[in-house]
Amino acid sequence: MVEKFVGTWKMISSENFDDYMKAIGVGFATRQVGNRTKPNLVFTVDDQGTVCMRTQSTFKNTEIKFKLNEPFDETTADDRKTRTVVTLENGKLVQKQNWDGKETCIEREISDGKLIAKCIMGDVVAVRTYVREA
Ligand code: DKA
Repeated sequence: MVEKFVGTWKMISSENFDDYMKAIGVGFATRQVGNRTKPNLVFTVDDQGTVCMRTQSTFKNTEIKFKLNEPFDETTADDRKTRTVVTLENGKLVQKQNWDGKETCIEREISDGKLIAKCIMGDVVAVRTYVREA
C-alpha cells in the first residue's frame, strides 16, 4: 500500500499553510520562507519495508526513515524535535508528531493521481497538493 506513494512529487498548491505554521509555533521569518517554498517530496521503500521520505527545497532538505507503526525521533524543517509515528489508515499515510505536549498530524493520500498532504493542528488545516514529477 505504501508503494503508491513511491516516486518524486512536486508541490503545485498550498492552502492555509501560514495559519498551520502559526498553529504549530513557527516564527515569522521561517514562515515567510515556508510560504514561498515549493518543495519536492521523494518517497522510496526498500525490501525490509523501510520507508524513506525526503523533502527537498531551496529552504532545507530533510529526510526521515521509518517503518510503519514504529515510533522514531524526527527533527522537522522548522527544527522541532518530535517523537513521530507513521501509520497507514484507509490508504492514508498518517504522520503523527508529538513535541512539548503538543500533537500535529500530516495525512497524505493519493487522489486522482495527485498526492494530497493535509496538515492538521487542532482546528487548523492546511492542504498541500503535489503532482508526480515527469
Ligand atoms: C508537506 O509535506 C507538509 C510539511 C509540513 C512541514 C511543517 C513545517 C514547515 C516549516 C517551514 O507539504
